[in-house]
Formats: sequence, C-alpha cells, structure tokens
Amino acid sequence: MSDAETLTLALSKGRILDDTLPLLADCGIRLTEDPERSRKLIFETTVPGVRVIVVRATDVPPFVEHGGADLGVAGKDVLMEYGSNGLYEPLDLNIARCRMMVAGHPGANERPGRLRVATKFVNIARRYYAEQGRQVELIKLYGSMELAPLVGLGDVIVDLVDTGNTLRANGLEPLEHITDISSRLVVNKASMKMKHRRIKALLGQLAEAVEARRT
Ligand code: PRT
Ligand code: MG
Repeated sequence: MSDAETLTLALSKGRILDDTLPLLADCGIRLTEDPERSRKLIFETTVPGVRVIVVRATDVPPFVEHGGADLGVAGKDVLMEYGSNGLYEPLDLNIARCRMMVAGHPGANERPGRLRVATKFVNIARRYYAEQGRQVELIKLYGSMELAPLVGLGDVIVDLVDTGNTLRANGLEPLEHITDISSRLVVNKASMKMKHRRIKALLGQLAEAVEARRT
C-alpha cells in the first residue's frame, strides 16, 4: 500500500486509459502529462495525493491485490481469469464493453467428441465448458486467437468480441455467448479500511460520473 496520504490508481494503456480518463476528469482529476506519449510509469494528477500508475492490463489485479496500488480499473474478463477473492470490486464503470464469446467457423462448435479450444482465457473457458458438461482440450495462447482456427490450431476460440469485425475479416463467426464484459473499479482490501474516507469519496464521485453517462 502506498503511504497514508496518497491514493494510487492502476490503469493500463489503450481502451482502459482512454475510457477511464474522461470519468476521472468528471471527478476533477486530470493527469498532468499524457501517458500514451510518455515512457514514464507514474503520473501525477491535478489533485494532490492522487497518482496514476500504468501497468499491463493483466497486471492490474495483482498490483491492487498486493498493495502496489490502492485502486485499479480492469476488464471483467481479466478479473474472471485472475480469479481471486483478494480484491473488492465495488463499481461497474460501464466502459470498454464487449462480450466473451466462443467463435469459429460456422458449426465448428457442433463437432462431436472432444472440442479443441484455443484461448488466452483458459480459466474462463474451463469453467464455461465444465458448466456445459462438455469435454474440451484447452490450448493456451497469448494473442492473435483469431488466427488459430484458420490454421487448424483448435476447433474454436474463446475471445472478446466488440464489433465482430475481426471475426468477420477472418471468415469466423460468433457461436456462443459466454458473458457480457465491462471494466470494473477494484480496490485493495487494506486500503479500503485505512483510506476509507478518501476512497469512499472517490467511489461516490465515480458512481455519479458513470450514472450521468448512462442513457
Ligand atoms: O494489449 P495487451 O496485451 O497489452 O493487453 P489487453 O489486450 O488485455 O488490453 P486491451 O487494451 O486490448 O484491452 C483491455 C480491456 O478492454 C480488455 O480486458 C477488455 O475488458 C476490454 N475490451 C473491450 C476489449 C475489447 N473490447 C476488444 N474488442 N479487449 C479486446 N478486444 C479485442 C478482442 O480480443 C479481439 O481481438 O478486439 C478484437 C475484437 O474486436 P472487434 O471490434 O473486431 O469485435
Ligand atoms: Mg490487446
């Protein structure tokens, strides 16, 4: 945990940063420098004692759980895959929305026998197929999942889908909807106790900013 006077918020470059910065701005918090154009990893804000660190999307949960940051923003996909009870998840920010899907060539999921599933979300896929009572072979990848079925690596993929353009461009289709995904605010459990007033105030402001953007 950072010192008692400071709130450290962990974000990741790309969608999370793009969608979180406007919400923070609504709360009166602005970064003093553009993180997308900087090699720095720690950024001060216009609010004294509030700083932002930039980490890999999948590193947000461990940074927050183990006290490298008091708060963080992570996709529900990343949180489900991380699979720990060591974090509070008090607010759905309703940003970076997409769907976790099974995808592949049409009918690929109906193939009899043991389905071969290529994915970076092995824990989510394992849980999903266990609930379906379907035997699968999981193949762990770290990216470019859409390529796998094109070269015969697995029958289907489990991946995030937004517009569906990436699937279409590769002749693939969404086949099964696993769950809806959005990004969540996560909070370190000790920080929630030790910095309760500051965190509660920020949570309230963020919740209002999120609500104002619905409709
Ligand atoms: O890129 P890096 O490996 O560093 O990390 P990351 O890929 O986890 O980060 P990033 O910034 O790509 O995604 C951060 C979070 O954004 C994810 O954890 C999701 O919660 C959320 N999100 C929302 C998405 C998408 N939409 C999305 N469309 N994450 C990824 N995609 C990818 C998807 O994997 C697929 O390759 O976009 C492609 C599909 O998009 P469409 O529009 O063509 O369907
Ligand atoms: Mg990415």
